[in-house]
Amino acid sequence: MTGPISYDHHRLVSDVIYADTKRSLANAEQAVRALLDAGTLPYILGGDHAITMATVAAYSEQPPMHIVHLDAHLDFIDERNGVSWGHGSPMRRSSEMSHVKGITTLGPRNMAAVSRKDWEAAKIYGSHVASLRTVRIQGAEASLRHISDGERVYVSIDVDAFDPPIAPGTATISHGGFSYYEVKDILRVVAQRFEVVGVDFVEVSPPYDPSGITALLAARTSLDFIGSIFHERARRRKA
Ligand SMILES: [Mn+2]
Repeated sequence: MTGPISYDHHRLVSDVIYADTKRSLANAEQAVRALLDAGTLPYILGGDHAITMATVAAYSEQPPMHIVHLDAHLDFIDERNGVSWGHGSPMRRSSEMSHVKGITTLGPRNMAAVSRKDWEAAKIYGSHVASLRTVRIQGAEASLRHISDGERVYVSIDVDAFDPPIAPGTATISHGGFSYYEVKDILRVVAQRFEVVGVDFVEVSPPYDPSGITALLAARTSLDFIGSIFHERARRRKA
């Protein structure tokens, strides 16, 4: 195990082990390693955002990559109550991995939820952070201009990046989020310009949303994105 989570286990299991977060994360890491060994494009449906520190760790034997992270929050918490593997920490843990070249977080807002310490740590690390307002003003293209064409990119999408009226089924609501088309445009630019090497879509919690529109949005966005990724791959092969 090369990621931040180590746990002794002797068999390949990809299940979530109820009440054992560390073993669940170790299993997720192992499952993604198996997907990478098989030459597939891992598209991971969460789960809370803690899973990202495990799925990103699974790329440690691969060439370096960037992370493009869509979220209402920075997710750069070092530890809370002694827990360093919670769903507020995936980008902090990822920033500590040598195969992660950089992190771009798009969509944070209502920054009262972010402690100064975490904000400063993200800045010291060199995270590229564009608030929702900034992304909305400058557009998708400009928000990703700092990453070179053709770079390997892992995309982590927290459903709370979206506006709560269209994505109420999540635990950490933050008003004034992205619309469906704003995220679609960002992901289209990502697919056009970069080599997408993995994706996770996390924090969808159906019990909070009896209408089911949150899960439907996640499914729609994922199908659009997968379509864009493979469309662009085919276009590049022909070029
Ligand atoms: Mn998150």
